[in-house]
Amino acid sequence: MKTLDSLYAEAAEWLKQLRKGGLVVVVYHRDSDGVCSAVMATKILKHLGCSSVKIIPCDPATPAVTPPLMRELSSLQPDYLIFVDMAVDQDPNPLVLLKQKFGTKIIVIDHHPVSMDLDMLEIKHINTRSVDAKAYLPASYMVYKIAGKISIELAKNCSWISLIGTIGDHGIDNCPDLVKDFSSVYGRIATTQKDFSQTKYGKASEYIMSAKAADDGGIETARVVLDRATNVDAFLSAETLKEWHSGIQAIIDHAVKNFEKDAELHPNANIAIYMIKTDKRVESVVASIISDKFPRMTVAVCRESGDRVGCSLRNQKSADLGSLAKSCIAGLKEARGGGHPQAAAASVRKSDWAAFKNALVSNNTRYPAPGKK
Ligand SMILES: [Mn+2]
Repeated sequence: MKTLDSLYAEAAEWLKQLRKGGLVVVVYHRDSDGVCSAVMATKILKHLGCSSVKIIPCDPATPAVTPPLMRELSSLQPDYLIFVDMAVDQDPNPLVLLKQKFGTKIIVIDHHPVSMDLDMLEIKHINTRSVDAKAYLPASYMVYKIAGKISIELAKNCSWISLIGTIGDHGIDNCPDLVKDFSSVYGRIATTQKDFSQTKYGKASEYIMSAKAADDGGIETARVVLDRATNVDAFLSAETLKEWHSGIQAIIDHAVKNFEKDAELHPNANIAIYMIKTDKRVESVVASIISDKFPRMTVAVCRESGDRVGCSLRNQKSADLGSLAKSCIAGLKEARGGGHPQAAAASVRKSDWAAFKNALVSNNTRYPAPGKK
């Protein structure tokens, strides 16, 4: 029977077999968990002697293999492709195509709910939920555990990076062994998610998210700075990241402050819908902060951008938001939606916004949190 430990070992074995001169492309999710996973993957590849490595963020629209991402991958023709923190199993067709056209060998390291077992397509599928469906272990934690199967020293140098990504995905309370390893090097500065988010490692995670919101190339800037940083203080001292953080923080604070005044509250449906007006992509961060104050309610923070509306959903206790998001986009054209039970996202055309919003209100109580009635 597969265990989590054997899963990490399987990933390590796959990585150890890479041909040193082959082109390795790493594609990561545009959030703090994704960035930290990509930086650790880079360190693993360097340790293994892989000299030709290219790192790219996923499409801003969605962590799936979209046509623009597919065009980029087709032009690179990688020998090896590593996806971190991306639920690419939702639509494996592009991966199969890459395999057939270029002989690309693919591994997916992810922790989103599994849509499909990619091992059947001879794609290495490393997902903690295939061992334990209820596991919530961020990708940064998984990559850290995989590093530990390759070299103890390597993992030791990565624990602070893993910690930043794990805080970003609100996963600290599920990863006591990471906290223990980190503390043995840096001292016991905190133990819980709540306390860690107040430390400079929590701030580093905020820096990554504000870089993403401030600028189209921001996530890559944050990734490169983190890759070069030897510790969290070096990362936090980057001027560009500092400026982005303070600018975005002001927008976030303003949005959070006006939530109770401006949001549409639907007490019977246990959902609040909050349309924020800014050209910065802050909806996911704003949704997380508001959700910490109202953990039993579904919070939908939405924002218009061009001819689309994007929506970040949070509910820490009572709903399965991945299922909710999927149900609400059913029948809508060019709509996307999905995610975790406690955090999900959707994007619809502006013309479908009213229909989508009505579906959120009427469907919210139909998808209870897993294990709850
Ligand atoms: Mn993640």
